[in-house]
This record gives sequence, C-alpha cells and structure tokens, in this order.
Amino acid sequence: MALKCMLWDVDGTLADTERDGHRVAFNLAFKEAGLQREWDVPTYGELLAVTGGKERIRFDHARRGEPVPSDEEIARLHAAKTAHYQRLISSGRIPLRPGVRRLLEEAWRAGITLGVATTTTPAALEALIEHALGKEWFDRFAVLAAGDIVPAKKPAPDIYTYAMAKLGVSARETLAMEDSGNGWKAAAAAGLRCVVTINDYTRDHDFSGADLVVSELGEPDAPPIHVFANPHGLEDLHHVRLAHLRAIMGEA
Ligand code: XBP
Ligand code: MG
Repeated sequence: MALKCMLWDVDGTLADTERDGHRVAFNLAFKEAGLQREWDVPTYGELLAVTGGKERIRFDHARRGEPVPSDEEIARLHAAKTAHYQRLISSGRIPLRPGVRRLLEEAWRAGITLGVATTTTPAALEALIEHALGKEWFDRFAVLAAGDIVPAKKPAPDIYTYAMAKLGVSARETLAMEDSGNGWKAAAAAGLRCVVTINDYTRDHDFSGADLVVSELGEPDAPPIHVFANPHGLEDLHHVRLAHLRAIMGEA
C-alpha cells in the first residue's frame, strides 16, 4: 500500500512541550489558584500516564485523597493553564524536535496528506503551530484533530479514527508519528503503522510492535540517530527520510 497520509502527534513528537511547557503552565495555574502543589519533573512523568490536562488534574486530586473539584472548577483551572502555556510557547522557547520540519516539508512536497491527532487542547496546538512551525501550516494540515473532540483520549484509538474519517483515508494507507506508549497504543488500536521518536519521559515505555523506534528523526548534517527497533530492516538510518516511511508502508 502507498503512503497516502501521515498523522502527527503533537506533545513530545513535534516538540518537547511537556517538561518545560505544559508542566510549567500547570504549576503557574495551581499557584494562581492558591493550590499547594507543584508537579516536579519526575512527578509529572508519572502523571503523563493520564492523557489530557483536565483528566490529569482530576487524577492527581484523587490519588492524593483530596476532594475532586467540580468539572467547572477543573475547566477554569485548565483554561488558566492553557493561557500560561500559550504565553510560554509564544516566547519561542520550545523549538521543534530535530528533523520534524525537514520531514514534514518533504512529505508536503510529495503530496502526502498531513494531519494532527493529539489529546492536547486546540488552543495549545494552535499556539505551537503558529510559533514553532509557522502559520502556513494551518493550511497545510488537512485536519487538526485535538482535545475533547472525541470523548475517549489516547490510548483509545478514537482521535485517529476521527482524523481518518475526516480525511477519507484508510488505516492501511496512513502512518502515525508518536512519542509515547499511550500514543503508540492509540495508533495501533486504530490499525495504523507507527514511527516512534522517544524522549526523556517516554524512553522506558513499551513500544513492542511499533514499526520504527528511534531517538529522533535526525538531520543530515547532525550525528546519526539511535535506532531502538527496526523490524522492517530499514537501511541507511542516519536520519529518517520519506523513503523510509514509504518502505514501512510496503511501497516497492
Ligand atoms: C498529550 C497530553 C496532553 C498534554 C497537555 O498527549 O496528554 O494532555 O500533556 O495538554 P499526546 P492539555 O502527546 O499523546 O497527545 O492540558 O491541553 O490537555
Ligand atoms: Mg505525545
């Protein structure tokens, strides 16, 4: 089957947004709301098992044995967090991960349909597109599937299924780009092949069955990437190129 469509995860895949973006924004919102809590780097790593910011806040209250705030209170807290996140991103402090722009542009030039499938809030996604990728990408992505658009977040397949239905593409011609165990599970459950670029928060997650697991997409003029799983036996993996993705899909 030919590679027709690529669906990109956002947090951890397009950019390392979690530790210095989302985590910091949550803490600023907690402080503003007078809550005695700060999610440090390792604690936030544990909390990433729960996808979705509102879901993460609710889970953390419950695990501390504290009364869980109402949906309205959580929504208010989360809206404040999103505003902080937008400010952090607009400062340009969080760049795209290596190779992301290169591979997106290669795929775009080749006429591959590009989309986003993420559990993050649309406003957070839009901030990252505007400030890290560039406004032209609002038109280049054929679908921006994000946040509460489907009730069940990753590891449920729903956001991928939703994006494919919007685009009118099948799982067999679509490749997912992910960074986390929950993301990989969502892609696999939707029947997609998947390339995983790990990061510090996700390196110990279970990616068995993924089609390629690497340290990053890499760049031609940078040191070679680390390859953790390469079940298709792809060659010349100094950096990930469109030709590799086509081979994963079984293109001759
Ligand atoms: C990302 C998430 C999001 C972000 C925070 O997962 O789980 O919840 O951590 O964003 P994925 P919000 O990369 O698998 O999409 O606070 O906007 O939910
Ligand atoms: Mg992710």
